[in-house]
Amino acid sequence: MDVKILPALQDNYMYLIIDNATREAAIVDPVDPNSVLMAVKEHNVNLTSVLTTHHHWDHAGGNENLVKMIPNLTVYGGDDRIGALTNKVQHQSKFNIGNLNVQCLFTPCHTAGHICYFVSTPEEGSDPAVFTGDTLFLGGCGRFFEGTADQMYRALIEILSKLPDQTKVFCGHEYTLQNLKFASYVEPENEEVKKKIAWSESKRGEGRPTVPSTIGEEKLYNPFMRVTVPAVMRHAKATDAIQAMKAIRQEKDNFKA
Ligand code: GBP
Ligand code: ZN
Repeated sequence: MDVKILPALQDNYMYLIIDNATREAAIVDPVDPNSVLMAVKEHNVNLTSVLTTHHHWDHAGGNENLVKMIPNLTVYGGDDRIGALTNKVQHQSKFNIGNLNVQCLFTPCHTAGHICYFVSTPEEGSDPAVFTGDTLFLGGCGRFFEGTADQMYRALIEILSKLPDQTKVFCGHEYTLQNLKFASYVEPENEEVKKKIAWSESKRGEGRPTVPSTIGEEKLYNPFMRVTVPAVMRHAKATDAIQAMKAIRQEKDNFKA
């Protein structure tokens, strides 16, 4: 499997997922269809599907135009508000991109119909990947527009944290540095946060994306993946992890990076 990172708009990412064995490909959140078409030509792939993480226009807003430009696309998503939707999916829905296996993870909270897509190869050869939209960011998580702390706890701790540690994380926006500044406010002593800030500053300095990270890495520095850790609970003045999730999200909503 190959994943091509396609920057779009101000700080969004689209992802072209390629099955090397069959040259079949899928695109995640194609908000900029022209740039998708260029990448499809450049990499000489057969684009067959659209994976939509959620209905917000900066993710789903290109679907209608893309299906006009490329006929017969299958458009996956978990929300009826998604344009050009052909296949509505739910938790544990499965499908293929060529020989690649895709498993849908229902993670409502940022929006009520948010889906993350876990993609793995049939052989144990290459590491799996998860496309997390606006649920999990590098070093942070999405705002709770249509959900609760309880739901984000379920998404981050009970679902995404349980994927293999080597799973690559491809998220919907380049927010890493802002997120890590908040992380270092929550856990000033966490060396992993400091290391990832230095690394991210050098990447951004070269004009490069900070994606992907891995699930294993996120558990070391992302405060929203660490709501069960004593240092984060103490900062939040919480007695349980869901309270901590609620408290640090409220704090992040008002945090000036
Ligand atoms: C930043 O630049 O770091 N704090 C952001 C500001 C996702 S985009 C922008 C922001 O709030 N972004 C959203 C978010 O969840 N950020 C995580 C955070 O701040 O910690 N969006 O474009 C957003 O989802 C949107 C589109 C929202 C349509 C509502 C509708 Br309706
Ligand atoms: Zn969003």
